[in-house]
Amino acid sequence: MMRKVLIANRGEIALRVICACKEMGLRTVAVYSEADQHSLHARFADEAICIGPPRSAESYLNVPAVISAAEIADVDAIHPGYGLLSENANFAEVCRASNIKFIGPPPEVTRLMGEKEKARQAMKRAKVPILPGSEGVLQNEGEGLEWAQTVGYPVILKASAGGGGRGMRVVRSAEELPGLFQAAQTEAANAFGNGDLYMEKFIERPRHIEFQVLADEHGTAMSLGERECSIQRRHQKLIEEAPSLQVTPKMREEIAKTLKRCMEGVGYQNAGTIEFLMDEDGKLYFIEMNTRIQVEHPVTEMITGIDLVKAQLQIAMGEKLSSIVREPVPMRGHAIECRVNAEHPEKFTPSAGKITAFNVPGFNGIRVDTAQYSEGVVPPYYDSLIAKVIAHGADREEAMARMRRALEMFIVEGIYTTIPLHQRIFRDEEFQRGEFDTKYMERFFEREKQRKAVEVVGI
Ligand code: MV4
Repeated sequence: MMRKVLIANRGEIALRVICACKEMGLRTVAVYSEADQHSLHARFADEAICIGPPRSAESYLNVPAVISAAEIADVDAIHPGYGLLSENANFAEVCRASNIKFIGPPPEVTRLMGEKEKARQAMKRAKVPILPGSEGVLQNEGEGLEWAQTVGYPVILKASAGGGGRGMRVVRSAEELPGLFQAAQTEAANAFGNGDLYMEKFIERPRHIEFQVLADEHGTAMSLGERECSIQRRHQKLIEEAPSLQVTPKMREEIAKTLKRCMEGVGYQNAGTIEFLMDEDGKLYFIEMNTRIQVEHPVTEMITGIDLVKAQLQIAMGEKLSSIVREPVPMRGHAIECRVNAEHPEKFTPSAGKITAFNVPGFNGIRVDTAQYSEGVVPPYYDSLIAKVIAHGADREEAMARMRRALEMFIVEGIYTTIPLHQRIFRDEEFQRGEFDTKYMERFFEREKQRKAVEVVGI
């Protein structure tokens, strides 16, 4: 029986989970740090428990504090949201030992996917296409040189315990390999306590495309289509959309079949995301898996009509996928999400402070996921995401038009945000044509610099 859920997170995702629980008649327990005393997630939950000082390490990441709150409130389950404890297999194990349902996959699967090279080999066995590269971790730089010979330069060295772009090195020739191998190994050992490296063929201008999956606890999995996430800066996504203009119905169907078999094979449960790179020829290759609900899940919700967080809860309650999702899953129209971050427009540094005015856009086809409000405070301790604006339209043109007017009507005063940056991107022709890859933002800023230089000279 599941009647009460603790949300081990903060900000918009904590509120998002609270919304799903309320709709399902589940009682909610928020945990909050001393910096989040006046936050909406604490306010709208049925109960709220302070778990420690502002710094995440002492509150939201403090496993004994979170578990104590869960035991005091006598909850049946914990939803971890994204980030924080969401992909921590040890935390899921502590939940299991405490007889609390962790809303996510079993710790064994989280652990497998957290070891990127093991995940890669598991995908390969399940016939999911992977990039040419090493088989298993590289024992030494000599083995690295051998694999690079086989694969052909350029190659990329990645930390097996890394992910999300941390601890990677692009290697363009045999001469540079030993130095970069040492550097990557040392960096990985220091950052993750594990220096294991693996190698892949390097794709110069990839697109980042990911597939949403759901799997129940009875051995059934399914894919809910893809999201295009190439527009990012310093490995932080800025804009995501669904569907991808580059993925044909035939590709989508084929990947769905493969992922279903693969997820059922590894015993996956709950929501997950499979990340792919698309090369210049439009071919997709698995790179890593995220075993959590993602920031950008709303774009999939908008086009499929499926409430993914509600699905997570239903799966955790033991419901079958066939009773949660009606097939065939529709792919209706186009959805785009802008991540609104509180940050300085030039320095890109977090912009904390009090919000003095806040007008949230709405009307046709606009959804805004936020836990902010006028007179609310953005603390300096956490990630800078303060809102997600999601536009849905019959096609990409309509979604873009709706996003433009929503960004214009989104008023945030008192702190800096990325809203002006998003407005400039939506005026950019390359973006409008949908012709981008993971290097898009570099080109975008370069174009802006050129334009400014021309203005100064007075041409
Ligand atoms: C790559 C790559 C090119 N070739 N792997 C960065 C994040 C991590 N999840 C994987 N990443 C990359 N892996 C090969 N074989 C380029 C990147 C990459 C990237 C990927 C997705 C989104 C943005 C990116 C920005 C820079 C590099």
